Amino acid sequence: MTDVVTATDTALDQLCINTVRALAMDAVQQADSGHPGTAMALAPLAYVLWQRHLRYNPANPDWPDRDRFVLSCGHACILLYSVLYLTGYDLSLPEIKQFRQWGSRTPGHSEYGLTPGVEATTGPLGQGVGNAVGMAIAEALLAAQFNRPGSAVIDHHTYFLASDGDLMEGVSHEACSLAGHLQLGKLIGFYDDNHITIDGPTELAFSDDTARRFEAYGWHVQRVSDGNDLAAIDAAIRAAKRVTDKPSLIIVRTHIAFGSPNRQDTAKAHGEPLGVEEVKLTKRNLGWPTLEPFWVPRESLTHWRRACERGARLEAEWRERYAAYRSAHGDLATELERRLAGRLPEGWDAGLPTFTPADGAMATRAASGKVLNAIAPRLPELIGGSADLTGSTGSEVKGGGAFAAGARARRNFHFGVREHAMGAVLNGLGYHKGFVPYGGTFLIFSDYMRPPMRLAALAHLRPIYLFTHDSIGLGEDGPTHQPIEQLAALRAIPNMTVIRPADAAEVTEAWRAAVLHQQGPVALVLTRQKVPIIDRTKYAPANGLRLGAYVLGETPGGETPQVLLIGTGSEVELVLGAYERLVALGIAARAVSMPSMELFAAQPQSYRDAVLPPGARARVAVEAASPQPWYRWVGEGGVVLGLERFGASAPYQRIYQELGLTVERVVDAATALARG
Ligand SMILES: Cc1ncc(C[n+]2csc(CCOP(=O)(O)OP(=O)(O)O)c2C)c(N)n1
Repeated sequence: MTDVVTATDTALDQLCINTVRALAMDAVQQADSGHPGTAMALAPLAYVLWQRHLRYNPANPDWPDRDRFVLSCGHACILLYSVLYLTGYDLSLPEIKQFRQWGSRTPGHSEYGLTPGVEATTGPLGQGVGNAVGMAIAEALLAAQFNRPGSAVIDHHTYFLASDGDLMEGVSHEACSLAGHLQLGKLIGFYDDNHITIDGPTELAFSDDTARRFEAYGWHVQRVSDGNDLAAIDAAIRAAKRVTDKPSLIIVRTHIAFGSPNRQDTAKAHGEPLGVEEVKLTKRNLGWPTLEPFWVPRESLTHWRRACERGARLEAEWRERYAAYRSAHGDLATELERRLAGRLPEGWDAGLPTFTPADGAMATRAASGKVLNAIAPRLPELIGGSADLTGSTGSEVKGGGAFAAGARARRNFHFGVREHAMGAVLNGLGYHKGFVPYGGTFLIFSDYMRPPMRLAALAHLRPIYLFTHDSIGLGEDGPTHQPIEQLAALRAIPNMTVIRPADAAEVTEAWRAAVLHQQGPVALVLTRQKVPIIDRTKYAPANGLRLGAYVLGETPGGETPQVLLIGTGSEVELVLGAYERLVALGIAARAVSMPSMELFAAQPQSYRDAVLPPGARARVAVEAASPQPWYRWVGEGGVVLGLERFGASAPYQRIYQELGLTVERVVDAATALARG
């Protein structure tokens, strides 16, 4: 670890820094809510970074080769908003005054897609660190795929800023361990070491030696002992950039609410306004020329806004290099532009396999592996891996190689046993652009990555999750591994699409739907056990999946159904078994496959009524999971055959028997309903 030298700075520097502090105090005061102290402490760091190091163009926040900056401690977002306004992004002073108000672009925690220049949705602590690791991976992989000797068109750094809370949260431990292992040399993190959290001093709960911890992960670590020392911060960033074979952490000792006579270094500065009087005292103490709220000195704004000219120049230089690249490597450039724009290539789905009963019973996870490998050659942006369950989840692109420290242009990721980081890294790949990322684990462990999944949904990212071993059907591993409530929990996330295909043919359609789905995450929920491939000469084709639910087996004479049988995944086999028996008994049954409630709910009422006629109130739903989400579809008069207990360790056929998920029970429930 190296210590860095200190030096003095100019009055203009101080004015610019205090502008951020004043805006932070005023915006939080005006909103009467928010976090002023952290922004005040970090203003010098932000100033050095955004004035001297970060490569960005406020006029074009999407310039592909810009450096990325992630404020992992999203509660301090007034820092980011102030800097975005001051440097000249399309974010005005009136919008700063609207901090935390309805409809504003300055919400209480930074949200991707809402505020220009915000690279990630952050607030749940630790996530941003994981996102930054994902972005650094994205940069390294894209660079390896697209740069050519003398033409480094992808060549940028990823910075993150983390608080004590960020570094306490497990996800940052996982992600930083992975980043060290992968030697992500262009990842530079700052740790805001201010010794304060909400409850009080960090020593209440935190005595890690963070420097040594990161060194043990394989990071390059530096300390800046004074967060107001611009030269020291500057020198540390320079040193970090020179280290290209390790990620860097710069630990900066700061003082929360710096300059506030009564709040500095106290937990009270964390999550509430300083108070009108204290704001005045602080402004005086900082030598601020006026007490007028939201006053921005002209010299300060002018100086900050030099970022526009600098950014335009940086982007222009890059565009010049890019033009040369384009003329030398036209096809590559076209492909890079396609990837960054998120456009699918022509014919990406040409190789999608079809399956028939002649292929034999097949676990849907196995079918998924085949489909993935059929798509992969035509869809190079499809990259991913698993949390140490590559074979079990069928998540490997065969022959794609493993992304590693010395091997970047590869397609498979070994996230290690780090589901939480995997989720956050997939989001980072999504934020960066250029990829359709996917990640696999057992459905039960979706619980370990729920926070980043929720953020993917909120930020409209589009990772694909491969969740296998999706029910008691996994058998002998027993109740610790058998999901019960996970399907309901996933379906409860707004903007999450859950697809649980019934057989291999539906798996093909599920993948098609997942790749086409642009505006949110998709969870493919897959069996461990074999399931029969449905005879589509007898039953409806699997492309009904795109509508979420479809009539698989119609009533024999096409009459209005006396009873509707609805199932997903492996339980469609039970539905079809019962359907055939009921029809033989002369009961007009209809069998419906409902692989995705969300896709179905998005269809027009007319289609939904055609599949589930409002008059057909005798309905039986079957799914080996918590019944909760089904009541919407079966209504008051319906029956759900689900599970409201944990599973058991045994061969799966026995568990299905014991827990009452059998054709007989479906038939019994249906006949009881049909006979009123
Ligand atoms: C996962 C998660 N847990 C809890 C919170 C609530 N929270 C917001 S900030 C914070 C801790 C504040 O301490 P620190 O991270 O050091 O931030 P600072 O006080 O320096 O701003 C907590 C617990 C959160 N945002 N995310």
